Amino acid sequence: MKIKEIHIYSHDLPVKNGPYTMASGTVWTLDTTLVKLVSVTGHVGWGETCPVGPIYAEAHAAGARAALQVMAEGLIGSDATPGQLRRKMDTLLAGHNYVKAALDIAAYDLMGKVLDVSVANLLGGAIVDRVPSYYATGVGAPDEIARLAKEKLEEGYPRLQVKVGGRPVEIDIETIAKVWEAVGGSGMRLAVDGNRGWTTRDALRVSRELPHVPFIMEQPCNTIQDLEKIRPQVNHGIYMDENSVDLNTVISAVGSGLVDGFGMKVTRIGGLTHMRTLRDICEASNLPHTCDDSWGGDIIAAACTQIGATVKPQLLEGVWLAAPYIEGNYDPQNGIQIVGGHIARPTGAGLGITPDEALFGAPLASFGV
Ligand code: 0XW
Ligand code: MG
Repeated sequence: MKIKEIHIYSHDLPVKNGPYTMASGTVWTLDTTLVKLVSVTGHVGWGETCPVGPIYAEAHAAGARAALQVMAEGLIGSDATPGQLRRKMDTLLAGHNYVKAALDIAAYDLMGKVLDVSVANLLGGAIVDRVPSYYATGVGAPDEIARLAKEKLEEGYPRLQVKVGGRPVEIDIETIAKVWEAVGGSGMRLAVDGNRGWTTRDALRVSRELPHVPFIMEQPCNTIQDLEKIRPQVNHGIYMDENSVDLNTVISAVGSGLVDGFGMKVTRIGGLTHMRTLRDICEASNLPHTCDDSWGGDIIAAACTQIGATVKPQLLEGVWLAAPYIEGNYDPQNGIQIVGGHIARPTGAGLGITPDEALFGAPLASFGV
């Protein structure tokens, strides 16, 4: 199955009831990049990558488009099977996992459409029809976040991620304590996500002052060395998110016992090809993880849901989507939605969604035409 054409689009996703605030900064609108692959047989596959601004990670929207243009011409005529495509991309550009991910997702969608099977089938098979999601608060005032926690519990979310960092740590401690007062005993699981924003001093203090609150610390500090430093001193589990930039880093972190799980982003790790490897490493090591992305519309949402449905349910911490912050869907019929804190997996071929491409306007660049 050879690639005939590649088209690159951009699209704005304004943050509904924005802004969205994390320790690393505030975002009002996201600039997403879409990729359409067309095979010589006329089948179409869609991919997407949407960094949540230029500060969250070493990724940004203009960089994604530039990197796609470096690779696109060289991919025309090559095999669209995901493993082959990955190897070919690596001969054209080093690194840039978050960009290669868009093409990898498109290749899975295309292959699913050609074979008339869902992406979950291609990834080993769906275990569930509906995956749990989790709600991620922004960084906010303690009482407001506690109110939100209760609201999301009542909506049916099995898990809450409380954002912290970028302000005095006392306010973070008060926020976590108030959230626990609101949802403690309900069964709702808690993650506290510093998005690299705490010093090791802050992380140690939070863990010491809240020994009774069973949260996991997600990416509390900036570096792997910071995590190594706090690891033997904290009472709480540690998940790695932003630092897990590739499979090699994941393998080292698992092998050395540095982490208890991962907040994992499909695009950061390089797409569905690498995400299924991550899933299998975590299953072999009995480590929980999420299937998320940093942002994105229906294409990313479908990719996260398809892989999420193939993860051993006891190890799936949830599939986070930007859907609650986005007005409308790319696919007006089968667009991905969170209902009662859970997401139904679209069952159609490929990703199971068909974007209305009129939304994206004319391509910014086209190759092979
Ligand atoms: C909550 N998320 C999955 C969405 C935001 O982009 C940040 C991210 C995280 O866990 O860091
Ligand atoms: Mg995180």
